[in-house]
Amino acid sequence: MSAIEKIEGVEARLMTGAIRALAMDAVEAAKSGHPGMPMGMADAATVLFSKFLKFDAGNPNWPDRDRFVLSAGHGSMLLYGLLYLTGYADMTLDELKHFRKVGSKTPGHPEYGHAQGVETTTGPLGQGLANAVGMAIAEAHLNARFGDELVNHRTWVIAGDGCLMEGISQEALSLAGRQKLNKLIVIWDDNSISIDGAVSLSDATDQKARFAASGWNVLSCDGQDLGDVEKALTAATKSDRPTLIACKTTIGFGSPKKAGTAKAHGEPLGAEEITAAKAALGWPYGAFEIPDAVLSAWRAIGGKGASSREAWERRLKQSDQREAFQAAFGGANLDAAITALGLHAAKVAAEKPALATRASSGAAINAMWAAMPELIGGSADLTPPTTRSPPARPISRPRIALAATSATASASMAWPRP
Ligand SMILES: Cc1ncc(C[n+]2csc(CCOP(=O)(O)OP(=O)(O)O)c2C)c(N)n1
Ligand SMILES: [Mg+2]
Repeated sequence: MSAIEKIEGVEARLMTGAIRALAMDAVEAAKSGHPGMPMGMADAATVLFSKFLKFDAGNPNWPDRDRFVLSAGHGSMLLYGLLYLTGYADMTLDELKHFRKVGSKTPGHPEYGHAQGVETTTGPLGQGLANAVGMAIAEAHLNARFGDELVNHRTWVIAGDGCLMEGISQEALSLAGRQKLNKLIVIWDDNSISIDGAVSLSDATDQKARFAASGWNVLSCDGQDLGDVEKALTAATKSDRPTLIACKTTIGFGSPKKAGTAKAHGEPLGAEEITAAKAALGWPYGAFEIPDAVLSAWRAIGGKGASSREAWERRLKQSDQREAFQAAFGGANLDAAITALGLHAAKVAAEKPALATRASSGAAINAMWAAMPELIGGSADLTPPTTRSPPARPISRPRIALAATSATASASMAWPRP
């Protein structure tokens, strides 16, 4: 039995029921989509959004918000439902009713730029996870430059079995482990089911051992127990390494006939099964119907981060780094880097130097480097032949102390960490 009975004064069962019901209803209305993942992960997502995620639904682009990446993009109704419930202005009930329709803000898989709160495009399994590693590197780098006052946020990911099966996951997670990106927390929807049936049909990898071997903190929890999820998320926030939480769930949780089976993965449950699931979940409401008390409680969650955002805005206003921060986030440095690159390109076109392409690439990066302090470049263990000559840039928090005590320390801040 979960130790969490209520959230924002409303029965937890109803708060999670709202996510499950919207997923069932939207997929049914669209006659296609993936109800199983949102139904299985509704409990974990409720704990994450109500107790951990730093966000302000009224100001979706606040720079120091936590990032949430739904790597298992097929479960998009989990994200769209949460964006509607927490009160993102552009995610209306109408958008949910037009799930998967041309022109809606609710494409089958989340696409960056369609709706606020969608931090990146996902759907190709594993890509969101890898993108999130990039976001966590960006956070660590900007934190080293601007300090906790201006940059101090986490990157949260929900990834499915399929994300972990993809090869890209290994490269991304080994980089995250090596760089000790402790503000990266991956919640794995460990439901042992994918499209064709049991994951074991195609994959017998010990995922927890794989992450541990790559330098991650690895935890487990019962994804259907809110209290247990909260315990795991709390432990993850205290880790000095990136964390994987194997969150054991039942795909399609609540559906009497389809829960725990691949039948819940990627097709509408059907009217009869939805009625049965809603009865089993104690959700006596019609399609797309959210009772006022439940919606108000979710909206309160969506507004909880406003005070953190306002405090952050005050810190920025008073900071002597304000201009540098705004140049980095407002695009001025990017514009300057593109201008510098254009000048470099014109020079190369005029002078036609006899250079190997890999050396040309190094020269192009060098041309932009000074204009854009937040530019991070890398080479796949090929620094000498690609002639990446600019000084290394810091990404690690412990090195802030070095920067503060020595004017020359920044040149010695190494990427990667020693
Ligand atoms: C790179 C890539 N390969 C294949 C697919 C097709 N695909 C979509 S969902 C899915 C199964 C994913 O299983 P899982 O992550 O366990 O999701 P669940 O069934 O638990 O919702 C597959 C193979 C894809 N989206 N991306
Ligand atoms: Mg699965």
